[in-house]
Amino acid sequence: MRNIRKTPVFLLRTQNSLLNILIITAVCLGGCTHQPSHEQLEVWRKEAIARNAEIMANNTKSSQQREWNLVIQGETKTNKTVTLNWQQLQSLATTHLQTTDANYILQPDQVFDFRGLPVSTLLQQLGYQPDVTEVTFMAYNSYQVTVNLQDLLKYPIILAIANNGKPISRNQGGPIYLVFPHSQYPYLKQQYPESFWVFYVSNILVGTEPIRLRVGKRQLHLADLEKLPQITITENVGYRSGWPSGKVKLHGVRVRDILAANTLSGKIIVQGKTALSQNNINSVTLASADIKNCDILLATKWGDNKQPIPARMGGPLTLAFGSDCQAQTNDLRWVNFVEELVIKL
Ligand SMILES: Nc1nc2c(c(=O)[nH]1)N[C@H]1C(S)=C(S)[C@@H](COP(=O)(O)O)O[C@H]1N2
Ligand SMILES: [Mo]
Repeated sequence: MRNIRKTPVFLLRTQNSLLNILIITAVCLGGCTHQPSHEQLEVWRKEAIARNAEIMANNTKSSQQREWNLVIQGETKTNKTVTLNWQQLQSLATTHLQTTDANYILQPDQVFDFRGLPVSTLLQQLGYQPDVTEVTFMAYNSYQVTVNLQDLLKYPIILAIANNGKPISRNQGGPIYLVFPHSQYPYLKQQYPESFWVFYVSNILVGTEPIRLRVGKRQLHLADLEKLPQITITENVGYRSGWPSGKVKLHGVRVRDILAANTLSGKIIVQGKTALSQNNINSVTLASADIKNCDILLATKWGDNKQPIPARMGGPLTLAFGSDCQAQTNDLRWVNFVEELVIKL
C-alpha cells in the first residue's frame, strides 16, 4: 500500500480505476502528510469518478467497433477459419441495399439505405464444399439462424454495417446486422421474416464443421471419439435452435471417458464457440463429482438413424445431460458448438 499512496490518482486508472480511487482516497484519509480537507477530497473524488465514467464510456464505444470481428468457419474451400476485422469489413461493405427493415415495426413501409457485404461475395471468395446446403449465422448473444445456401447465392442478402450512412447502433442490431432484400423479393419476405434478421452477427458457419475437440493439449476428432464407449440418452434438448420438440435420442461419449483418469479430480470448463463464449454465455463448469456420477455426454449423433448433428442444431458437438444428472449438477446448461474441455486442476 505504501507505494500506491505516492502514485497520483490519475495514473492508476485501469479497468478497476473507480475502485482504486476509492481505496486511495481511504488510504490518504488515514495517513497523507498534507491532509486535504474533507470538502477538497469530496471534490476530487467526484471529479475522478466523472472522468473515469467518461473514459470508460469512450473505451467501450470505440472498442466495440474496433474489436468486432466476423469469424467464418465450416465447409469452405480450405476448411480454415477466416477472421475479418472491423477495418476489413469496412472496405468490403460496399453494397447498398434499399429495403424496409423487418424489425422496424413503427413504420413497416419505411425504406432504409443499408450498406454491407453481400453474403454471396463471401461465399464465392471462400468457396464451399459440394455437399453444403445451408449457412448458419450466429450472434453475440448465442442467437442463430440458418439460411439456404442457394438463396444466399441468388439474392443480395447482406451483412449490413451502416444504415442511412451511419453505423448501426446496438439497439438497431449493430454493428453487424443480417439484412434481406424484403422490398425487392416477396419470396424472401415470406421465407425469412424478422426472426431471420440477426442482430450483432459474430460467426458464420458454412455447412457444418468437422468434429475437433481440444482436451488439454490433445486434439480429438470423430474417429477418436468413436473408439470410446458409445452411449445413448433420450432427452429434451436444453437449448433453442433446430431440434424437433419433445425427447430425442442423443448418441455420443461420456465426458469422463474422454478425460484421462488423472484429470478427474478438478473441474472441467466446457467451452463452446469463443465469440459466443464472452461473458460465459456459451461455457459451463462441471464439477468432478458430477462428471464421475452421472451421464454428461458429448453428443456426436442424434435420432434413430444416428445422423450427425448439423450446425443448425448447434453441432457437430453438443454437451448433453442425462436426466440422472438432474439431482446432482447445479448448472445443467447445455452447450452447443463445443470446441474444448478446459481442465482446471
Ligand atoms: N442477435 C439476435 N438477433 C435476433 C434475435 C435475438 O434474440 N438475437 N431475435 C430475432 C427475433 S425472434 C425477432 S422477432 C427479431 C426481433 O427481436 P426482438 O423482438 O427481441 O427485438 O430479431 C431477431 N434477431
Ligand atoms: Mo421473434
